[in-house]
Amino acid sequence: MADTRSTVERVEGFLALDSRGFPTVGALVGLACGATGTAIVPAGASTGSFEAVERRDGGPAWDGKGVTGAIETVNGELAALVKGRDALEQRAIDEAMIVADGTPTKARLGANAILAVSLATARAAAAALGLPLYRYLGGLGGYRLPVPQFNVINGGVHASNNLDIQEFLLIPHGASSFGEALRWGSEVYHALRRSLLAKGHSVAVGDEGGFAPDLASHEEALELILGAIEACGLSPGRDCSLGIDAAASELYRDGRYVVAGRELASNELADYVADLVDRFPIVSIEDVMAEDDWPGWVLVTERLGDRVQIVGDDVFVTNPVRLERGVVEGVANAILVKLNQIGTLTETLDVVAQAQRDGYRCVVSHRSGETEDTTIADLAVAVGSGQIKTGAPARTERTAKYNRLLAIERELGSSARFDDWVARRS
Ligand code: 2PG
Ligand code: MG
Repeated sequence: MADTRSTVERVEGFLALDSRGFPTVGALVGLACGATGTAIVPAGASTGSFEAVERRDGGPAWDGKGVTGAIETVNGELAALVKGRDALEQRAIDEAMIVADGTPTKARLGANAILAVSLATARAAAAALGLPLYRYLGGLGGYRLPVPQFNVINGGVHASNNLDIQEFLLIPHGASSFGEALRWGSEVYHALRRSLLAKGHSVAVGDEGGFAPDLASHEEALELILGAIEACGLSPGRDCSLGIDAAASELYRDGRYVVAGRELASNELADYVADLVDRFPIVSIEDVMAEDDWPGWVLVTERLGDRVQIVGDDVFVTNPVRLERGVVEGVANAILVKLNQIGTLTETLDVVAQAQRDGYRCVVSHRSGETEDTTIADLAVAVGSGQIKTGAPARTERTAKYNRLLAIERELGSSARFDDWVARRS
């Protein structure tokens, strides 16, 4: 008789609130053996136009952001599709959902509905096998803890302050373990808070838990973080470096970038960023050009690609076709990996494999609207991305991921690895 232990018997959608207080889609998948898995999908604010489509109800309820339709799809069409299948056949399940949707962007069923089922299936399968998710997904290859990118100052559409650059990132790459990197992150975060207070700035936080003060310039933000690193007795450039996510698609108007009160052409924006890279220990720059400004991307990659990590987020949207174009044209040298930009687990794993084959680094990432779901922590370890970006070392929807990584590091014990990707660059 066939082993039916991992056969899917239950698929249930549910509503949960994300960290911004908007509804989002969760799913529970239950197997014949009694194992269950749940997952809750996140939501972006600075979303790329080429992302898989998140289905929302519109209308007056929930400010138009209701997910009743998406949840009905989980309970109806997707449940009918997935029930009776073997949860260990993740690829076949994801493929069936993609085919059933029938659109290139998962617009019909909704990427939020599909991803919730995809991730809950993987969690149920892992539970059935008695394996932690990172081990189920990564096998023996899942032992590398990622260097975090802590978003310690928020701007752009993630905050109501005057900073155009969306994220100012603290990257504690010189730590000897994830645990130490997290401690440094926390210490610098609190030193930064003290320094903001001392200078009379607001210490209110933005969507990702970083501080969101009004500052005189982007340079001031970088200087404040540098000062905080030094105040902790850490060495900028060796222990901790800086990164930015400009989220430049949000700054793009009629072919020009509105930055720091000026309107810049792509080459002028590249000059602006190059100047910051010259003056500060910046090792990673994300979305410094808009999602469709391919010539701008080529320009900035030629200019800075041998000096810093250049991460494509909105430009690639975790999509194999857009990444392929980037590789061919010489755009960026790293990809931000967001499950809900593409909409299934297996497609995400495939893009990571594609990037790694092409010599692009991967940064597994949260969204600005997050929940208690910690899948990305396990994913980062499973694929050995070496890097994760999941907000400030504060606010539970962010720290849930960091705490999960601490737990994985403890579980791996002496098998755990933590590499300084910045030192290994050359
Ligand atoms: C980004 C993300 C996460 P959002 O731009 O990298 O920090 O923001 O989820 O709003 O797209
Ligand atoms: Mg981004």
